[in-house]
Amino acid sequence: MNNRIKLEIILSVLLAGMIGLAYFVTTSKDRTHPVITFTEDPVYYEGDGNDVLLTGVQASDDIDGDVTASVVVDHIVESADGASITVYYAAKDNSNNVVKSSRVVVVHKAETPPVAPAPQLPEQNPDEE
Ligand SMILES: [Ca+2]
Repeated sequence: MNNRIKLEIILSVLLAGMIGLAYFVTTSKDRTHPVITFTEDPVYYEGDGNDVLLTGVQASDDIDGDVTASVVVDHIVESADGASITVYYAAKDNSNNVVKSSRVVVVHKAETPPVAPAPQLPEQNPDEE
């Protein structure tokens, strides 16, 4: 066997190994985004923070499992009458596959404290000094 043939065999084996490695790397990478599920509707009052809007939002991933901690409020669109908002959420897995989902949340008007009757001030007589 001459050196040229040996070299060709070595190069062929190396090339096959590289193709196999590339195939392994590309197919083992997580390319599936997580799934956002809504388990419970938040009770949202005007002016409440995003923490309230994150109530009842869960995200799970095929590889990474529970990725609820990655869920963020992406943006909010208010309805024309202000009675509800559409909240857009984003979540991602450890391979940065991002998913977005939205739900409509009812906006409760901020509760105004009941108006207390004005305290009865003792009548003062301006002549009395
Ligand atoms: Ca995934």
